[in-house]
Amino acid sequence: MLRYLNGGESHGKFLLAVLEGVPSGLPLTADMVNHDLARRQKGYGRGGRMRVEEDRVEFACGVRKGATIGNPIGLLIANKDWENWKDVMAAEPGPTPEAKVVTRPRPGHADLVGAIKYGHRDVRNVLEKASARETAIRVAIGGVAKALLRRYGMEVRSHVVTIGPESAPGRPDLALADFAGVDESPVRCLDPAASARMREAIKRAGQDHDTLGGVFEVWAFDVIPGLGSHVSGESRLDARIGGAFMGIQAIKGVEIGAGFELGRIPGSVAHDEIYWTEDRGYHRRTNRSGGIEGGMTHGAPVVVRAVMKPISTLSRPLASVDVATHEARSAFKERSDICAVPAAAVVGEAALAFVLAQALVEKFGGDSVAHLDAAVERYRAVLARS
Ligand code: EPS
Repeated sequence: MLRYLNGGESHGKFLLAVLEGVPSGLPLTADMVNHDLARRQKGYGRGGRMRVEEDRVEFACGVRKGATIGNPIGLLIANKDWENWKDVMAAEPGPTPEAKVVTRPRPGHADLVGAIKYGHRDVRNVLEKASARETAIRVAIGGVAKALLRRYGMEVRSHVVTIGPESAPGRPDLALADFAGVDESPVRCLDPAASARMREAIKRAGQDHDTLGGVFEVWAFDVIPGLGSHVSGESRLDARIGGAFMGIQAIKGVEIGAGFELGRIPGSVAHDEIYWTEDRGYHRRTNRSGGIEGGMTHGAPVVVRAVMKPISTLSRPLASVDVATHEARSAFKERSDICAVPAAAVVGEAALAFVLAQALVEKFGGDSVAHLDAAVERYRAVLARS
C-alpha cells in the first residue's frame, strides 16, 4: 500500500514527509524531483516568498545509491525563510513578539475555525500548516510517483485553462506532445493569446490589490487499463482522484472528463462508443468519460479539471473580527501571491500521479520493481489477447 504522512510549518525549518510502499529498485535521484519543485515555484502572479525559496528535496532515508531500497522514503525540503522566522517559530519555550501574534482571521482561509477548534490564541498555529507552502512536499511525493509511473510508460501533464475572467479555447483532444512548451508560458497556458490575456488579468488584479483563481486541467497519458475498481465506493479511482484534488489548498470543485457538461447532454452523445480493431484492440473515438468508467481506467487519457478559488490573503483585506476582543477589524495581511493557478496545476499533477501510482501498486503488488515489471507484463499479455 502506497501512503504518506507529511508535516511542516510554512515558516518552520523543514517540510517533511514519509512515503511508504514504493517498491525497491526504482531509480530515484533528487534531480528527478527537483525539476517539478522548480516548476511549482514559477508562474506570473507569485509573491515574494518564491524569490526567497529554491526548493530542493533531500532523501533522508529509503534511497541508496540512486535507487529505492523498499524502506519508507523520508523527504525533506528546507525552508530558506526559516532564518527570518527562527524566533517566531522556535520549538523551545519562550514568548512570541506581540506584533507577530495573529488574531484577525482571513475570510476564506482555515484561520478562524482552525483556531477555535484547536484552542489557539495565535491563529498562526493554524495558518502555518494550512498554507499552500505545504504543496511543495506534495509535489516531491508526486515526483516519486511519476518516476514509478514513467517506468510503465505513463506520463502526467497539466495546463491552465482559466484565470479570472480569461479562458483558453477548450481542447478535448490533447496529445502528450501538445504539452511540450507549456512551461514556457508565464501562466502555463497552451494558447498564446489566452496566455497574454491571463497575464494582463493578473497584473490588473495586483494593481487593484486583489487576487484571482482559475481552472486547470491535469492529463495522464498511456494509463494502464483497469486501475481502480467498481467493487466499492472507496476503490473507485474517480472517488480517489476527487478526494486528492479537493485535498489541495483552495480547490473548490473537480470534474473528470466532460464533468458537469454531462448533465446537459443526452446519453446518446454522452458516452464513448466502443470499437475493436486487430492493431489497436478496444478503443474509443471520444473521451467524455475522462479515461474512467465504473471507477476504472479504460486506457484513454485520464482528464481531471479543478477550480481554485482566489487566494484569501488580500493586500486590501476583507472584514473580519479580532478573536482576542471580538471587535470588528480588517483581516490579517501577510505577503502572498496574486494568483497561484499555474503552480496549482503542477500540484494537481502530483495529486493525480500519486493516486495512479497507488492504484498501480495495489493492482500489481510486488516488493521490488522486478516483481512489478513481471506482473505488468503478464497483464499486458492478457490485454493484448482481449
Ligand atoms: C507558498 C508559500 C507562502 C505563500 C503561498 C504559497 O509563502 P508566504 O506565506 O511566506 O508568503 O506564498 O501561500 C498561500 C497562498 C497561503 O494561502 O497560505 C508556496 O510555497 O507555494
